[in-house]
Amino acid sequence: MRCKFARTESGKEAVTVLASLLSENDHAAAHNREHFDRHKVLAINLMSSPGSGKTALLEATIDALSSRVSIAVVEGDLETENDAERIRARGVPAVQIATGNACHLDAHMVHDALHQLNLDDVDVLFVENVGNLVCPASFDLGQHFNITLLSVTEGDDKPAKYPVMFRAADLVVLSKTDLLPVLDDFDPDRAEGYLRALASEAPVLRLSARRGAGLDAWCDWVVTELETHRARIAAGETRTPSVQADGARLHLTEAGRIP
Ligand SMILES: Nc1nc2c(ncn2[C@@H]2O[C@H](COP(=O)(O)OP(=O)(O)OP(=O)(O)O)[C@@H](O)[C@H]2O)c(=O)[nH]1
Ligand SMILES: [Mg+2]
Repeated sequence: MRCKFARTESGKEAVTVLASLLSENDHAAAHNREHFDRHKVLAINLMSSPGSGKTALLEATIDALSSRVSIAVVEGDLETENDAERIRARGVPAVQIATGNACHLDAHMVHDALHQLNLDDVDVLFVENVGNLVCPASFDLGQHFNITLLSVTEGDDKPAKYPVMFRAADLVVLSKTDLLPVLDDFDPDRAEGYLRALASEAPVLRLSARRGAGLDAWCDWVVTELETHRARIAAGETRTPSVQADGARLHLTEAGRIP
């Protein structure tokens, strides 16, 4: 779904417009997922607030895993090529999407980016979404997993305040744990408690990309899910994450425009 403006006479018409665009996005997402599955690629969407450590996690993951697992990255930001350059500096192909003013990636943007990658050479494709703790949760890109990062600098109440994002997560990474000694009001157990209050059963990994703590457990998760996904594909099945489509509707109606 592109970032377009659409003013309508009545709320009813606005819902109609959105429904059609959502279905257009979902159609493109299904197409992307088929494409990933045909190439036996596991696609993982990383979401978080700006600066929570998504790219740092990818850099550490590449350093730890790229001798065993072939990785490619699609980067989403409003502007700059910075994150793709950080990934390429580690010898991994990366395509930067500059969304301009869109606060999230959509399936069409990811589809266009895929044309610049040779998926035959890829085991795991990471999509780093635009830093935003609301909008990205509501758009299917064709990924198999959603991962939400929560850095310890953000406050442990964020799962309670941003439930749409945390409900979408298949796995939550508590990032920058090396900073916990100086951020003594962030309680990881309390953050997890807020997550459970959303009826989420997503595992929580505590991780410092800077110091490497928790990185082994994260890499084990990626490798295990890659193997599980290959078996799933061999059985003619796939996996769809918990995209929170209702958030897109609210996003539209509150802003009065199409995201
Ligand atoms: N202390 C510490 N700092 C970290 C860690 N991970 C990331 N950072 C720092 O946090 C800042 C933001 O990290 P990025 O990886 O760029 O965050 P991001 O989520 O990719 O940011 P956007 O793409 O802009 O949304 C940088 O200064 C990183 O060095 C960590 O584990 N520990
Ligand atoms: Mg980044």
